[in-house]
Amino acid sequence: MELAKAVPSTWCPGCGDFGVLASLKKAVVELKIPAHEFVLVGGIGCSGGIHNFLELNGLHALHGRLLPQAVGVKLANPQLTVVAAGGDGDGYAIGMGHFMHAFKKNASFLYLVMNNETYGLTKGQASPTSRIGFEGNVEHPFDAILTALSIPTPAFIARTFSGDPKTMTAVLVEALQHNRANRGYAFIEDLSPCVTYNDTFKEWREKVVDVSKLTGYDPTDRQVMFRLCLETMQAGKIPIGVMHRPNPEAAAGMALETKLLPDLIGPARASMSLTENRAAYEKLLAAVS
Ligand SMILES: Cc1ncc(C[n+]2csc(CCOP(=O)(O)OP(=O)(O)O)c2C)c(N)n1
Ligand code: SF4
Ligand SMILES: [Mg+2]
Repeated sequence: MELAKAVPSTWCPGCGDFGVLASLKKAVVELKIPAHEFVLVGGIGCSGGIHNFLELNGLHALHGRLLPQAVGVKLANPQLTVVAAGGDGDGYAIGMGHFMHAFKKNASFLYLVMNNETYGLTKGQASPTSRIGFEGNVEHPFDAILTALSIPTPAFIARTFSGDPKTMTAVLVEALQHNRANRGYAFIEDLSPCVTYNDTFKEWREKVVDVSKLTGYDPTDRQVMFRLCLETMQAGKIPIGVMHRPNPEAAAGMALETKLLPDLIGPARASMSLTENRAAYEKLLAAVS
């Protein structure tokens, strides 16, 4: 497998998801992750098709069900680097229950949401992040970063913008390092405009604010970051950057795979040797005879 191989894409020219694809490739190359040790679980939507445009192991999950599948892949073989990727509709509507539980479970994989404030694949209906007035939407938009910050687990949390792929690559590298050190879950929401049904590139470029430049920035303190993000939003801006960078000592030993599989050998790599497993087989035989 060759990650850098160009695979034809079905995305519209200029789609924000191209920025994610390019940054993800760069991050994987920078971390020297062998393609056979990398698995991408895609959701349903334009964004969820990202694994089709990379030469690597991938699977297309059911709509809104990519997170349990990513947890399953990680537990089957914790040596793998696992990324789940999908859209705001996939993750924050039909997948909302799993969105919350992924923080609680805290398995070491990255969930990357490409938020374009619409259902792109089904031609531009309102999604949970759509603003009031978009396609007749009368509901308040959901904010994933504020929600993530309100769940007290050692997750890495960040928001990036497809218009700034350099920063996105750096944030992806940091998130994947967090996962690869078995420090638990990482969540990144990328602002990824749908140029066909909701072209927000220009507006977002003007509105994004790098939280690390704000007075009092402290990504180890959720309360501080919640307040900074809320204040930025109340000022009509969009906070981006690393919102929660857990203390490595606090995160150590807290990941799901380290709790369930202390030796980090999952069923996919378990020894099948009769000699090694003799005692277990004899116990089984005794139980059935
Ligand atoms: C169970 C089910 N319900 C509805 C759909 C139709 N559907 C396909 S993609 C999609 C939403 C896509 O929006 P989003 O997740 O934001 O991805 P985007 O296309 O914007 O990247 C929906 C509702 C489906 N495929 N399966
Ligand atoms: S419809 Fe929108 S989200 Fe889908 S590929 Fe085209 S620009 Fe991207
Ligand atoms: Mg979408």
